[in-house]
Amino acid sequence: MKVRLYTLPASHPGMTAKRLLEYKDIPFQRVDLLPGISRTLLRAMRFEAGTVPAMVIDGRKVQGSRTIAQELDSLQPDPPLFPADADQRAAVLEVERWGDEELQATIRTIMLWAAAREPSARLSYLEEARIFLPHGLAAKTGGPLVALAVRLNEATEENARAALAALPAQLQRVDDEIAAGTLGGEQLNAADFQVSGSVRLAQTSQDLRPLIDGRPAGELARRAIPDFAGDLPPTVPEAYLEPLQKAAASVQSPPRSGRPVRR
Ligand SMILES: N[C@@H](CCC(=O)N[C@@H](CS)C(=O)NCC(=O)O)C(=O)O
Repeated sequence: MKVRLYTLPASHPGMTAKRLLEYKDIPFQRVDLLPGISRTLLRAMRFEAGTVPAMVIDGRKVQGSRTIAQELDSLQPDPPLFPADADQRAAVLEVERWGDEELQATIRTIMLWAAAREPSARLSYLEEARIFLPHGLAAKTGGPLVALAVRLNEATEENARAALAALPAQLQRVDDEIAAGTLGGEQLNAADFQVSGSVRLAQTSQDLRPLIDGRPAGELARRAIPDFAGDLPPTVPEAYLEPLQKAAASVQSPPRSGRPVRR
């Protein structure tokens, strides 16, 4: 099987697709497009939509993180991404849909807005990217592309603040789905990888990481996605973090001493 994955540096659904390929032990070539202009490039390649993850599998185009999960599962059924039991399967599909349609957008808005405020972090997000430019040069000159991505995704301050206010309930839903057994089971499923892409990207932010680590959602994300390149220094105004801080105080277990903080 010949697989090429098109993604973007720091794309959370792109990371989900990458981890699905790794989980299925399918070799692949990764190509990173550049933010802001990826829509145009994908359309020029005759993909239907302008978003990553997009994949070419033996010459066939497959696009969208959920479609990719279905496709990889039928091409390589073992290990399975969906439970065999019909009720459990329906529950996993629903959480996967929610992760794609709702949680993804919340994290995209927050992270794009926050990252655009902190150009010094750009290089760290390029660490594992396969772009056709030296990383240093891309980081130095990437400001206008990030600004374009911010505009295209409407990652305004107002929307980012609203997304930060919505995040506590969304993280709670992840914790609840773990408690219910739909997420975080012995065997990871498609929804685990979908949701963890978003949570794990949020954990690259120094503002958000301490509020997510230590809760079940944060632990699951690190299990499904051990590494996610990027480290964003604090940039979110304290007042915007308040809803999340309140929520974290009520759910987090005390930090284990002596454990180094991982990004
Ligand atoms: N929710 C869809 C779409 C993903 C999506 O919006 N990807 C973003 C990157 S995280 C993208 O390609 N954005 C390009 C753009 O907005 O120009 C999926 O999971 O496949």
